[in-house]
Amino acid sequence: MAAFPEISKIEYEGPDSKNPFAFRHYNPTEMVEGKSMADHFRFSVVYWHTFRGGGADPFGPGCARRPWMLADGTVNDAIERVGMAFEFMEKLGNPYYAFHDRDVAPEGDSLAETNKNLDAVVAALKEQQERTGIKLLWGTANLFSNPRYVHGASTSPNSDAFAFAAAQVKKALEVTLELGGEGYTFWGGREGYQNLYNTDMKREFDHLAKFLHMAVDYAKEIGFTGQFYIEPKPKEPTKHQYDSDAAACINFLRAYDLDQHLKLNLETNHATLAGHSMHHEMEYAGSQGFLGSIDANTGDELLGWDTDQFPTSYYLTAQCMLSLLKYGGFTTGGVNFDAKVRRESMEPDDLFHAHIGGMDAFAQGLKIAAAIRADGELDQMVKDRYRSWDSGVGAEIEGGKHDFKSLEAYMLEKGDVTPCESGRQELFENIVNRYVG
Ligand code: XLS
Ligand code: NI
Ligand code: NI
Repeated sequence: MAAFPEISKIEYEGPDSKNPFAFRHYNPTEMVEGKSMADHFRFSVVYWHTFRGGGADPFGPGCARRPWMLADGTVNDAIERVGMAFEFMEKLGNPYYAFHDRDVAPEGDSLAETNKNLDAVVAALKEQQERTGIKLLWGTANLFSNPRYVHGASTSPNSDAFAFAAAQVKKALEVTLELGGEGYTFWGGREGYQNLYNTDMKREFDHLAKFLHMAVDYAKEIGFTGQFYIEPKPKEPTKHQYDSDAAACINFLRAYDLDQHLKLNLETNHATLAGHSMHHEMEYAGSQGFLGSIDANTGDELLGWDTDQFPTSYYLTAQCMLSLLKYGGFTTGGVNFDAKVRRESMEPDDLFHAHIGGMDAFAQGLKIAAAIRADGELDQMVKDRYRSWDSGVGAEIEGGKHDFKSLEAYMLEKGDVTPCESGRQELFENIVNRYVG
């Protein structure tokens, strides 16, 4: 059964198109900086929001009308949903998707039955991947919905929760390998705390690290060579998540000898919850060699929670693309739309509008970033701002030729910091606006 009989393949029609079911900026074959747009973004659709989200909020149940909202949640329903999901993605033209184990298949009464359910749906996913050429960007395990994880999974005070989570990730890694997944993501789930009086934080961090080492070891054992990611988020569902932002994650990875094995999967709304911009998180991760993949979405300036909206701002996407191009682009990662339509957007078409808008916003962001880079004016201005480091005392300090004593002698002789120049923030902003506007 066709889920979207009225909609045909979304095509690129150019910036003047008024067809709501066409791309105005995303032209997969268009070359930018020597690479096609398709290869720059490696767009990915998420199973959990797009094919399982119904729009429930704390004040009411989901009211979305979706072709795959089938009656009783059986494995057969799940398999039927796979066909519809791939119909959506084929029409949209995204080359990748991502899922949690529990998004695609229902839990059974035992771990063994749950694994069997998953195998049945994975066979259907594999068939559809082969039919369409759509690939798995990354797999992951849902270690947060089931009440057994109420206190966390690998950081639970109950060692059985750790053990169950280990069994679950073992299976999730096997199916990710089976589907040729290019990565595997750990998002914190309930790994964090609500109150420090009842929490042994050090022990929980040690357990989290042990868990990740076990995953790395098992991947090696079964021959899974995809990239592991950790996804920072500062709060929700716990008051304080352990993987709170890029810097905290990188410190954790380095402290526990995991830095060779994991990169970051950065999410826009998580960055803003942490009090950062996505641009900041991408620059920080990129500069430290940890920029792996991005969960593309956006928050709402007036709301303080993870609203996971589709990105539409050209400033946001241009900033993402400036950082991404600067650090060499994706190798294993991609632009993964971890985003959901609003509860009020209950019609099936809304899923197309949301993804088309997000893909177009990124394509326009790429064009803006590439133009800024091609002109080089901004880069030159930044370079000029730091020119005192290119010669004289600056170059000597960078070259390791100074210590406190020699610098004191230098300053006693010179007298003061000269010249002291403007940062010219407003001029920089005006220049960026030339490209965005
Ligand atoms: C939740 C996270 C989640 C991960 C995958 O806030 O963004 O969706 O991306 O577990
Ligand atoms: Ni995410
Ligand atoms: Ni989120």
